[in-house]
Amino acid sequence: MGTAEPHVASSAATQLTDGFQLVIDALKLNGIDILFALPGIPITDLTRRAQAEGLRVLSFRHEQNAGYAASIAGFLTQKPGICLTVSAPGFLNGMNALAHATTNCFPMILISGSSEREIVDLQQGDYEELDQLAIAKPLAKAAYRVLHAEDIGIGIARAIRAACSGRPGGVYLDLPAKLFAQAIDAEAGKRTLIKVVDPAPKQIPAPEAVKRALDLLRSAKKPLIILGKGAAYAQADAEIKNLIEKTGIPYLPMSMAKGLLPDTHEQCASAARSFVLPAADVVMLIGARLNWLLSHGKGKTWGGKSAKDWGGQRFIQIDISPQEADSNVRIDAPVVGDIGSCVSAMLASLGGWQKPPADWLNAISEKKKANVAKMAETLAKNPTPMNFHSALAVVRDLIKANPDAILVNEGANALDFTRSIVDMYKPRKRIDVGTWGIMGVGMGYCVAAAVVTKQPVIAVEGDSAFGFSGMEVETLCRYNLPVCIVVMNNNGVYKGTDQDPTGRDPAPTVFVKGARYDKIIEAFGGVGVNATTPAELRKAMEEALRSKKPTLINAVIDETAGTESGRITSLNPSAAKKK
Ligand code: ADP
Ligand code: TZD
Ligand code: MG
Repeated sequence: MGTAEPHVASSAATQLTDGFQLVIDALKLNGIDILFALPGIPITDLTRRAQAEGLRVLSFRHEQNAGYAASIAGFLTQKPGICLTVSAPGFLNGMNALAHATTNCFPMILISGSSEREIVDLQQGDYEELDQLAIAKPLAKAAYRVLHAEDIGIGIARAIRAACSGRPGGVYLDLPAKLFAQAIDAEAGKRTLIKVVDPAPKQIPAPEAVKRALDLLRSAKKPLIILGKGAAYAQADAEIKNLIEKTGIPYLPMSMAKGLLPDTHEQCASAARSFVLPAADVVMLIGARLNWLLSHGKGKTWGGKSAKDWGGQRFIQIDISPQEADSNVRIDAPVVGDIGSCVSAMLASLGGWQKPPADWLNAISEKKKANVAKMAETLAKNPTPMNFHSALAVVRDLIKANPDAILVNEGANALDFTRSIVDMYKPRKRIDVGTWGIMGVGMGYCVAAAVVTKQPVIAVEGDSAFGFSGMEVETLCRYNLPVCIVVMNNNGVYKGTDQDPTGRDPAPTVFVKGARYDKIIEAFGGVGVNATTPAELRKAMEEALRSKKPTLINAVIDETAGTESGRITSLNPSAAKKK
């Protein structure tokens, strides 16, 4: 227990432990070895003592970034990412990430210190007083408070189980300041700790559900599989590849499922997305929800005549949540279970499988060829100033040459162009804005990805997107992480060309023209490079990957090159009206 006194089995010399120690012991017992934290009352000593006990304590400049780091560590490892904050304001800064984890189905635990219960409940104005548990509840998958040191083991066990089991999510754990100092007998304390057995139990699908799904899939003339980030999270990579290759069915990866099979796989239909969605007759979703990112499974994207019209597809949905089916359109064959078990069960029952009809596969392959040729032409251009395409052609080559690198991506145009241009080759290598299309995940994701995967990280960031977490470049430099940030600098949100019609101020979407983001990282000893051509960008990225030094490249992009809202212009009421 880290105290100098050896344990003596006499009542006079009972060895004590305290709340701080029990939290650390409970986390360690459950294999948690990293805390994403920002210290202060009442958790400063928790961070110090955790570090002294061998946990990695990564200290951030803002809790939101620590929280995003924890959330993506959860996605990448299937272990809950732990974010540790102080009370009220620190807690609230972490809430955005907690809600993000719940929304994206990532296992994460936000642990916040809190003020004295009696004072909070009587609203007597304690230091950083806030009823944190009540605020966290609607945004978390589960939320718990521990009042007694003897209950710390249970509190942490429940938080881990809630975060990881079933559909993963964000869990809040409220630890009042007084708890940390509570002293109890060390031996008794040890007996209260729980090593969680099987935190994410397999969920085996019902055989009749598997049969129903396979019967429907077999009847299809134009089948399509959609892989979502749930499929990437599940780490059933070999089974998924097997199912896709044995059935011969074309597939579309959602953004964070890119690379689950290489994007260059002949069955990958990404380059023919707008052709396959309306044309498919049976669609099997694996760990993907029919939310806005898939136009809710209906409307013109799916061949419907109007926005709410059904396109005629029949759906199979593999998902761990029994409530997901029928959320947007009818699901003819729901398969409820974990993806590894479901896909294995399907593989076991495939029998002699007939590949999909050749006319369907040929039609897709022709669309792909035409679109890839068109894109190659655009990518080959070398305009001055550089545009998104010419810059991303460089990123595309570098990811191809370094397929183990993690690609972090946020922005609007900087996001949409990267997703469509940069191929991924391995599972869980692309991490981005996720279900909410949120800005601000960038630097937190970079820290977590570098630390938990020990691979180099390349971040493609819109200049606006970067600003949300930019101060964490100090964190990257402090821990000397192999992260290369490319800021796609087009002088603003979407474009740098807007004007204030009254002539008084800069337009709301426009930033300082010609800003030098590369200078920011130099303040902390990192490498800053200003790149105005693809050749300069390539040289700087290659050098960053070689040296493994934290690097920020200011990629100067034509300020007229972007479009309003990137690819989701249709969701923007003003842009939709203009059309
Ligand atoms: P995308 O944004 O890539 O389309 P979503 O986040 O919408 O993906 O969907 C992920 C889905 O995966 C969620 O419905 C979630 O319940 C499901 N899921 C997550 N992990 C597993 C798992 N291990 N087994 C089965 N389904 C899972
Ligand atoms: N705030 C948060 C937290 N998330 C958001 N998605 C937004 C605001 C709105 N928003 C977008 O949806 S994209 C974007 C904002 C502010 C920035 C786009 O500018 P960028 O990218 O410089 O990052 P491009 O390449 O200029 O389009
Ligand atoms: Mg921009």
